[in-house]
Amino acid sequence: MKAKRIILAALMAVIIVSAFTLPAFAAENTTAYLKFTSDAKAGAYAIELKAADLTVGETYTISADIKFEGVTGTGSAYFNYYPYDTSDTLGAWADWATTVNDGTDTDWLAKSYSFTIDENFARASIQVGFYETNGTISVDNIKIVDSKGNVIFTEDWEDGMDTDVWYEGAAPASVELVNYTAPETSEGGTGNPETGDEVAVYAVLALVVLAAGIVTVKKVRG
Ligand SMILES: [Ca+2]
Repeated sequence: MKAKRIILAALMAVIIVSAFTLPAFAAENTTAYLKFTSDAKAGAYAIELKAADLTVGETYTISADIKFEGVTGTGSAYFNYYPYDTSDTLGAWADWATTVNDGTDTDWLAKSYSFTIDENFARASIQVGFYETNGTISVDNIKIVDSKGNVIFTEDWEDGMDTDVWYEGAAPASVELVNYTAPETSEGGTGNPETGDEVAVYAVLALVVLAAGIVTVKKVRG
């Protein structure tokens, strides 16, 4: 009888441990970033700011962490700002992060750029990509804030790429969201499963296994 109890107890322990480890949920992800590579001397991703979303006279600052690697060619890899007026004429644009100024094969760079919206402003394209050059760009933690620090745009890639916001601004480069795993099931959206849901599932599984184990032990003892 004693040997039987020990075997049952060991079996129970295995079942309980399994309940906590077997479900293949992705670990919570906080480190995703966009990495894209060009071998066609072109390729970019862009967001667009519209006048309706901004205030005339307000100064905004865009910031991002960016890394340039293995960039070769006569042009540059860049993160830019291209404003257009109501006649669709390009205004004072800037490559505010670029291999021309920042070099290549470096660590992550924290870069930022400020721009003020004038009364003729219609829209701005903010694009990260390659011009007449090949290489790899990694980018993360993009944020646009107004002069009071109110956040009007943020992108950290932890929920994937929102193609309603980001569009290909030129010939596509090879794109990878590093450290990002798309959820296996979707209920009409993208993004990692909520951590709270995972905890609830684990808890229910653990309780069921524990209850089954207690009943088994009581039966053996009884
Ligand atoms: Ca991130």
